[in-house]
Amino acid sequence: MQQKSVYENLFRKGKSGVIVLFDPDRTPKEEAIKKMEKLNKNDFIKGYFIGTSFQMTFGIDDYVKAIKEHTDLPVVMFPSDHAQLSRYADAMLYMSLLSGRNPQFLIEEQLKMVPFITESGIEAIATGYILIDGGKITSVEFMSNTKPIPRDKPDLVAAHAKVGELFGFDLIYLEAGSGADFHVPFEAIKLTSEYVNIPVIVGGGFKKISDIEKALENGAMHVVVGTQIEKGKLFV
Ligand code: 1GP
Repeated sequence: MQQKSVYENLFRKGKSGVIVLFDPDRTPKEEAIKKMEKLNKNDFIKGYFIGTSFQMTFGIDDYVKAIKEHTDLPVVMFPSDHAQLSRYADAMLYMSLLSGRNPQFLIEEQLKMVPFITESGIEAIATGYILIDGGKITSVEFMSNTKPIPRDKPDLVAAHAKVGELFGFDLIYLEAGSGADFHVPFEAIKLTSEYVNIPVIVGGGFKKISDIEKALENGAMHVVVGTQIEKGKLFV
């Protein structure tokens, strides 16, 4: 059985905080490295995710290597599909889009990732990915061709998360989509965190530190922040 050290240290044992999401299209590596000078010094920042719903530029290894060279924090791939993988990351989220009804993102992409995972030996963190309406159609909704769970149905969110736990997943990721108008409702975060016994992270649409803190108070292990860091409005 594979040792899951990033999972243990970042999601089970460590302190709660923020995970920075870098989208290689939207934040070129030189810009990311510059932002990391500040981010690395901030105790609230616990790690980096790298990924995007649709990558326009080809290849990701150089980007991941550059980020890795500039931090001691864990660097985790957050791939939208099997083309977006790098063996230079410390781990990867091995996600199934449980809220969707599209077999491509429930099982097919995961199947195509098997040779990469077995040959690279990368730590694959089994993640139940759950999309919740963030007030607009985000890239993840469009690209995955799935419907998000309505904002006013926290019980449905929690039930989908429970499926993930029962299937033996390591982690639940509640997602409103990058650049969402509204983040995942606190009620859904709270209910899900109480309902499952695996760590819950949340991301999409967080714009204020006070909301991030409230998400953590409601049971999220970490909040993933991309857009506001990219725009230079939070933490940089
Ligand atoms: C997207 O949850 C992340 O997968 C981050 O979203 O870009 O809205 O911060 P934002």
